[in-house]
Amino acid sequence: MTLWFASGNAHKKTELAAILSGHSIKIPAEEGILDFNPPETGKTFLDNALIKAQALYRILNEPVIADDSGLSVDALEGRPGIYSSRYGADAGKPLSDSARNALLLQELADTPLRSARFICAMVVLLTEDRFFAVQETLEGEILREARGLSGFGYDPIFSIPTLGRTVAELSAAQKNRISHRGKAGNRLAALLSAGSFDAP
Ligand code: ITT
Repeated sequence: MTLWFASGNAHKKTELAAILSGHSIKIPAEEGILDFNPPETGKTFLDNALIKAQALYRILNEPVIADDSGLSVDALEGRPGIYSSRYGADAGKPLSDSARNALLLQELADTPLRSARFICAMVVLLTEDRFFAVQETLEGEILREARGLSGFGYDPIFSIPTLGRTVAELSAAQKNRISHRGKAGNRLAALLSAGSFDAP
């Protein structure tokens, strides 16, 4: 099945394509829709996932998937949360991943409370009025320095204590098995294979 993914993030697309292997994942920019950037004005991950899904559905009139995700740090009372991709943005201009990670480490400084989680809300919108939604997490700790080269975003500073590695030190397959996005995508894949997306 060909599935449209309402995202401009090529890393998220690569991960989702591996998680939903067997389906072909397309994102707007790769298919000639160059101005897809709906304002993420929601107050929750789920709100924003639905906003992105509905925006692409209105263009295509076909079922679409969207993911809104981010990092929730306990010592920062849940920040950057839904603003993870905009954390530290300078006059609207986003920081690079490494600058954003450095800023977060600086903000946390030596605080002993290091617990955090990645969160992913994922939505499959079938029509304007029908959708499936899941939200999953990956628990971990923020290190005091970045480690590892794979993945993207906050992966190099996010450690999984039981593995003794950052997410950026995992292979793509290892990350997808345990990640917030992997777990959410697998739940939706189960619905897909159960035929739950058939016409009402
Ligand atoms: P789209 O909205 O176009 O999908 P985006 O990157 O803006 O792309 P989000 O609004 O969902 O996506 O923001 C997610 C941000 O949270 C992302 O840019 C990363 O900084 C961070 N993030 C999400 N999942 C992550 C992961 O698996 N590993 C590391 N950082 C992640």
